[in-house]
Amino acid sequence: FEEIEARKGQTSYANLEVAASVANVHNAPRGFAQALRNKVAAGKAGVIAEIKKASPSKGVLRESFSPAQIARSYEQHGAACLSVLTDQDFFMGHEDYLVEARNACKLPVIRKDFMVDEYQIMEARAIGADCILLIAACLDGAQLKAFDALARELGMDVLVEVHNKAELDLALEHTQTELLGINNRDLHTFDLSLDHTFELMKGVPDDRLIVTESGIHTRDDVALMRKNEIHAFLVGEAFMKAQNPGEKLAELFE
Ligand code: IGP
Repeated sequence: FEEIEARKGQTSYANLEVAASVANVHNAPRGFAQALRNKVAAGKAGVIAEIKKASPSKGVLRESFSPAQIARSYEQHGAACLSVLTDQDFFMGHEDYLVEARNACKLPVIRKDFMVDEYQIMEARAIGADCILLIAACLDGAQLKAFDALARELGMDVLVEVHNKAELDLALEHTQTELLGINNRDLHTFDLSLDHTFELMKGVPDDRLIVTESGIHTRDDVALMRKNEIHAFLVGEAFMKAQNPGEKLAELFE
C-alpha cells in the first residue's frame, strides 16, 4: 500500500491514463485469453509460463535472471502466454521485468501482482500488460466488479483467481471473467494440493476457461489435469528452478 502511495506521488493517475492510451497505440493488447484458447483448440496445453526471481515460500529461485532471455526461451518452446511478477516485496519483481519480457517476444503477458487499487490497473496497461490478475481473496465484490470493468475498458483480459468455493461464488457473481484461475496453493499457509482444482472445477460454468495454478512439477501432474479436462496451466517454480526454463516447459508439456 505504501509503495502505491509513493508511486502516486511520482506519476499521477491522469498521467498514467495518457500513458495507457499511448500504449494502446504502440503496444496494443495481445489477446491473452485468445492465445490460451488457440492452444487448447489445437489439442495442446495452454501454458502461462511465469517469470519470477523469488517466491515467499522458496526464496530466491534462480541466480541468473534475464526476463528477456527467459521470455524468448518460453516462446520458442511453445508457451501460450507469459506471467511476470511485478511485486517487489514478496517476489523481488519489477515493472521493468514485464516491459523487458514483453519486448523480447510476441506473447501476451499478464501482470502478476496484488491489485488493490485502480491505479495499478491503469499502470498495468501503461507498461504494456495484456491481462491482469485479480485475487478474490484480497478483494470484495465491489472492487472485483470495478477492477474487472476497468481492465476490460482498457482492452485487457482478466484472470480471476480463487482458492475456495466462497471465492469462486464471489468471482462468478461480480466479474465477467472468461479466465478462472484455481490456485492450488493457499496464499496464507502455502499449503498446496492439486485437489483444489478438481473440487472447485465442478462449480465453474462450461463457457469459462479454467487455469490450474501452482504446484505443477511433473509430467504426471500435467497428465492428471488433462485427463480431468483441465488444459490451461500457470507454472512458475518448476521452470524457474530449471537451468533452461523453456526446455523444462517442453519436457513437462510435450
Ligand atoms: C505459479 P508455481 O507453484 O508453479 O510457482 O505457481 C503461480 O501459480 C504462483 O506464482 C501464483 C501467485 C499468485 C503468485 C499464483 N497466484 C498470486 C503471486 C500472487
